Amino acid sequence: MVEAVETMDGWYSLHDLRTIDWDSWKLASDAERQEAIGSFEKLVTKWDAVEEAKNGSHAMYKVVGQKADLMFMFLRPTMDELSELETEFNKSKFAEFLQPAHSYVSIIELSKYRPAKDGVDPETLPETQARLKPILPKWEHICFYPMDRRRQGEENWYTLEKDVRGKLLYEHSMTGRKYANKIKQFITGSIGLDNWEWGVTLFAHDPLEFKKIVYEMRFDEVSSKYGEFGEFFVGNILKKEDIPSYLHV
Ligand code: 76R
Repeated sequence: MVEAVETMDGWYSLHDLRTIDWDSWKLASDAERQEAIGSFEKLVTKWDAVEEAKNGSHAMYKVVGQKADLMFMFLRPTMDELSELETEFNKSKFAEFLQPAHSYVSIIELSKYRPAKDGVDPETLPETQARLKPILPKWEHICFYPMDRRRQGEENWYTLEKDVRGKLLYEHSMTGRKYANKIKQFITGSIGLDNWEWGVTLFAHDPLEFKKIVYEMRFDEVSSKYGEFGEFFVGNILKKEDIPSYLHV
């Protein structure tokens, strides 16, 4: 029987995408808009404090294109905390002007394809723990998309032996390494949690690097034979201090 790989699972992740109802935003009074902006800033201050205490992390981006206006990525130690955060956001004054556009639930995931070095469980290493509970970079651009591993005829990831899968992922990681300092990637596992098997979240200083890495990876066997991809979302960072000018009408 083909052996599954053991995964190391870290913080729970929620990608939360919202569309701003600009019509009602423009019709609202100045006082109402101020109240909404204040409620949003208050939430961000709270999220910042959680991140400061290393109890979670978040990213906030303005989506380019019509799929949504805002994309948040939230990381928390438990699913309950994600839900609390989402509910608090929904109850805020600002949310009166937002419509849900999309969401994705997953968990920061690393896999144990490589044999343990000197019998040390990699999960116990501080560097692994830091990768499982990461503080998201505040880089200028984000790209998020879900993906599956194919299971079709001869191209079935789930009938490949573990060492074969490990080798293909190793080759994949060699392509990935070329993008050090240009791309930061977070793989979140969503088997049993959402519609696809993984979420891929990339951060970059230059959005052209998204196209370059994804294009180059299309030729890695693990993607060319075994990758299926969902919808892409890209965005530019929204800093807390830029919220009023972004929302100014
Ligand atoms: O453990 C590690 O993170 C290092 C090796 C590694 C694994 C196991 C690695 C490295 N990845 C791994 C697993 Mn990846 N990755 C993607 C995508 O668009 C596409 O074609 C694929 C989307 C990108 C852009 C990317 C980037 N990777 C995975 C998995 C889990 C598969 C499984 O378990 O079956 C998926 C779905 C996936 C997809 N990967 C890297 C990168 C980059 C940039 C690296 C190098 C990281 C570094 O060395 O700093």
